[in-house]
Amino acid sequence: MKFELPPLPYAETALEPHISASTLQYHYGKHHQGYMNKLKDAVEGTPEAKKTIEQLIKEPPSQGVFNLAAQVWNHSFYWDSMKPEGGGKPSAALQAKLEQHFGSLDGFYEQFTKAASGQFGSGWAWLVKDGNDLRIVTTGNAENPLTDGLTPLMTLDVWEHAYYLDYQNDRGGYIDIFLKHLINWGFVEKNLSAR
Ligand code: MN3
Repeated sequence: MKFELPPLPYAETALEPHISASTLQYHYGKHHQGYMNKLKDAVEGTPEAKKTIEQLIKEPPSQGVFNLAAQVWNHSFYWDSMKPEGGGKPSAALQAKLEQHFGSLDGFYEQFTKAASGQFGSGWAWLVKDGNDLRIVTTGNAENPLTDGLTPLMTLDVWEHAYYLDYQNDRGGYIDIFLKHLINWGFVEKNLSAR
């Protein structure tokens, strides 16, 4: 693998006022980049350096490498899970799927909000594909649904560093804004059809 982060898919100011440029500067430039730098230090010069990030997540040589590789992957996936002027309604086809599995679009919002609020401490909330089913799951710290054989469709970072500068302790406010104004339904659809 190349030890380079993909660029942010939008400008650092593009998610304002919902997520500030300073949050993205620190979150992408310091946290995400920091995980990548440490991963490089940990595996460069070893056979693991030739593996992909997904391989390092599924067959990690150590818990430490797993944590770094998963945090690199999770953050890239999180950036793609949002877009400027996101939120709103998904396509009719995706909405029908969400209604089938969660009762209604509001049912999906409620269940996702409950899961993301209820994740104790640091972690992630995910919409995943499980066979023909859609599910909402949460993971602690760096954990990733790929290791459970699930296909991630989108994720929300609920580590405090993701929202503290903009929302302080109001995780619920951050989740609400993500669902209403930031979620990238096109990315969900792409992942749903790709895998
Ligand atoms: Mn983070």
